[in-house]
Amino acid sequence: MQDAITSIVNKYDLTGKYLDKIAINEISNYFQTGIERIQLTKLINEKTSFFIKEASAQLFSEEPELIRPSGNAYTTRRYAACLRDLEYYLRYATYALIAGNNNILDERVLDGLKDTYNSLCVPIAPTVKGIQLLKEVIINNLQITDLDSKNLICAPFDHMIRSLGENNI
Ligand code: CYC
Repeated sequence: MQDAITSIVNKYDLTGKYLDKIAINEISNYFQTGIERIQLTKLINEKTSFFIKEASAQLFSEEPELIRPSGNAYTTRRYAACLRDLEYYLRYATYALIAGNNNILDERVLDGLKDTYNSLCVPIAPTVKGIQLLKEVIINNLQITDLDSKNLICAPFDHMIRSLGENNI
């Protein structure tokens, strides 16, 4: 797992370069947003069960076929797997928020996930919608209006949405 600093230093070390202006700016941004990222993570962590409950309720009300007998979230086992997956997305998003870097999402969540989903017929589009709802529920419930804070919270969720939403060639 990499945070903002290790990811920049690793990159520069590969070519044996000193940190230049761009690298220093990125690292400086990591420190400048530090307190904000910690506070946002704290706020999110106080209400994780609520966010999962609310996002899943909205997902199943918008896509009720998921929990009908032919749906992928039908049977309590699969329903539970779905809630658990949403928990994974939320928990890892908070790690990425603290790290100021999305690398942990690629490494521990997204790598190979699409293949797993495809082999189990877990539908990708509603999963993407679930992640999107999770993000919206957090922003709305915590009444985040400041654009910088919003961007910080959205970044890891948008990264997962983009990665899962990409078409395989
Ligand atoms: C299953 N979700 C799985 C599986 C994995 C993950 C590996 C297969 C193994 C298992 O059932 O536990 C996901 N595992 C992860 C992730 C990580 C991990 C992300 C990283 C930490 O270790 N079905 C739907 C909804 C959606 C859904 C749209 C919820 C949003 O219809 C999820 N995932 C879902 C379901 C299963 C699943 C229902 C079980 C599928 C099956 O066994 O038939």
